[in-house]
Amino acid sequence: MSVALIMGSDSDLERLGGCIDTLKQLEIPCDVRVLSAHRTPDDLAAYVREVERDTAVFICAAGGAAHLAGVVAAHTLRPVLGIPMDNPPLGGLDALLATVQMPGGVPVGALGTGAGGPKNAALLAARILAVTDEHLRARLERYRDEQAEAVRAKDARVRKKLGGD
Ligand code: RP5
Repeated sequence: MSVALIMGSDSDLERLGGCIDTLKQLEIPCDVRVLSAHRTPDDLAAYVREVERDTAVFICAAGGAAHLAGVVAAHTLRPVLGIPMDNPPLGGLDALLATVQMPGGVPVGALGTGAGGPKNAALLAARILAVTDEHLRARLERYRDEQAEAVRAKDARVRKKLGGD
């Protein structure tokens, strides 16, 4: 099973590096596409239908009037994670509200806007896949340990700099 990462525009790609890199690091196969809920609605629906069987989680990133995740969730029963892109002029608040305020009955798991959202979308998708994949679970445990080690190293550096023990 793999992950499908859909973005509303190629202008979103650069800021999704954290998502793509984290999926790669965890060795999760990912199909990356640019499809728009507004500009290519038929292509979007056809794509979701085409890949649904082999896709465990859909990650949808869009800015502005971000309907992408909601529309995908309307076309599939797979879990859908929405990343609100932090675009001007409203800085992502528009996309955040559009992503998080789904009507009851059509769930979208909304991530944060800003750099944490893309990375956490990948990690949340990994946790969903790890329910039935013990090898992936082990990679997630390693990821968590490495993250803790990195914080400990920062702590040591700060204490040294400030003359602590
Ligand atoms: C959204 O509108 C896209 O996801 C993107 O974040 C934003 C702007 O798209 P472009 O005008 O750059 O294509 O649909």
